Amino acid sequence: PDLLNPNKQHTLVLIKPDGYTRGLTGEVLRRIEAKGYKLVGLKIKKASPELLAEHYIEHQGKHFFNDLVAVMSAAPLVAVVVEGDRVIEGVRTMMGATNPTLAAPGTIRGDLGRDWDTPAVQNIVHGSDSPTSADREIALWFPELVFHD
Ligand code: RTP
Ligand code: MG
Repeated sequence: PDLLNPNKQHTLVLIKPDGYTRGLTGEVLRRIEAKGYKLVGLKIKKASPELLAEHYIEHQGKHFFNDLVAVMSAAPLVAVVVEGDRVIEGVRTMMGATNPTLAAPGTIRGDLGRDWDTPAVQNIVHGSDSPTSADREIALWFPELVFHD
């Protein structure tokens, strides 16, 4: 019953350590639910550097990679699987631009984030950027939810 419905679209959302530590989990989840999306997986976790290196594999070698893994593994985060029509694109729209100083008002990052003096941008949330990324990331963070055939 708690397995993902294979006929619906899903995305992986992370409320990153900066968002969790600032007490913004409820605000982010409230926005996602108010939009009409459904939460189908949810956990609080202190992620290992190994898990984060895998999650951010596309960024390996970039100047911010080591700092990104360090800040993301330094404190707990909230991992969420969200279900809904065009939810991948919809959550990305709700998040706003990567840099919270530049993110539009009305978006999560634009309303709640700002720049901090760290090499890796701190921007409260992550959302999968494509169906391929979503499948990979959900399998990584929620292996118990995924069908194996
Ligand atoms: P995300 O993957 O976390 O949803 O964010 P995104 O697509 O908007 O940004 P992406 O380019 O994939 O970068 C992943 C995360 O790395 C940090 N970052 N820091 N200092 C920098 O130039 C820099 N660039 C990226 C951010 O935390 C970003 O969300
Ligand atoms: Mg990204």
